[in-house]
Amino acid sequence: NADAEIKTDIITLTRYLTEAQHDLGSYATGDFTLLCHALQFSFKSIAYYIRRATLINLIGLAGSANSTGDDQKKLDVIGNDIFINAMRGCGKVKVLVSEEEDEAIIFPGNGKYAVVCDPIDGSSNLDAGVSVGTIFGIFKLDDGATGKAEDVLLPGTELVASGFTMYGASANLVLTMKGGNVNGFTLDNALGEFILTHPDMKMPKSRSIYSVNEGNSLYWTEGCKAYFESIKYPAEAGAKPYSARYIGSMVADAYRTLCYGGIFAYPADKKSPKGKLRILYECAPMAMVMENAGGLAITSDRQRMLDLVPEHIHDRSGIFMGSYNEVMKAKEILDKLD
Ligand code: AHM
Ligand code: MG
Repeated sequence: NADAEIKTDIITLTRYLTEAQHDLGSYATGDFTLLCHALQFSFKSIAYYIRRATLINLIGLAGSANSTGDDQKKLDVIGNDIFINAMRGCGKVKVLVSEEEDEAIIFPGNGKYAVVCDPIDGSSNLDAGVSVGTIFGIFKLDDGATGKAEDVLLPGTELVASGFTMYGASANLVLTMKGGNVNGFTLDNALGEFILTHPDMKMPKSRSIYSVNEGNSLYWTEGCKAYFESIKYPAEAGAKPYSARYIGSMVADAYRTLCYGGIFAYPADKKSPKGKLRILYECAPMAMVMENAGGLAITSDRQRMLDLVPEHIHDRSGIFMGSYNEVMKAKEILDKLD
């Protein structure tokens, strides 16, 4: 296209953060901005290693197991190390909880923030080159906080920021702040910058797509079975059944749900009565993104996901999240039967 223009005034993540800090005026000390710069660096590094993974044969078992006893891949270890070092290096983080670490990590110094993360979520998909991602949440610690694991046993409503990066065909970063909107950035590999490509993301209110591991349906509750049955075999004459989409990488399933709408669920069931996904660094950050994009996220007990307070840092919950009307529809049936 001869008319195609090269944009010379683009909003990078760096610029976006600087402007966001500026908007806060004297209230902002710049600590949060520095922390975000460190996060940004970890996303870029992890994206780089994932792109090169098959090439340099990074994939394989590293001979260690994570807190849940799953086999840990080398890239999990690398992603975790990159993340921890970036958080330590920025000097603004006091407490760090990672899915790959049994205990919370307490950094020396007087960082005012706590960060929760799953450095490489969906890692069982790595060998097949399927998208994986980093999920993160940021809490601001109380003034007197000394830095201990209990400092992050908070509801998601206390998160000051959260989001995730999906390492797919490109690296896509989704970022939201408390009370704010949801912005999507895409990593330009040549520039080495995240560019604001999806400002103010809003999820469609309804969309007939469902995303769940149907292989667990034997263990589902009555309500859960009835809900999925109702969207696959709609009662109204002529109504079309929903489409199924399940990647098995929460970041990828969540990103699609954010872009197209629909519902994603990992319900609690008879096999996993507490669900599979972790409250602190999987469910809560995603729930914040969904809500700030106009969607909804609830637990299997139909509680608002963001109100759930974990008792331990690695606690799990069942989750239903996505388009507002789709989640409400699920809630109605679950309310009646479970
Ligand atoms: P992980 O943190 O060990 O990668 O597990 C979390 C992943 C999510 O990305 C995904 O939604 C889910 O586990 C898939 O689980 P399943 O294979 O049971 O469907
Ligand atoms: Mg995970």
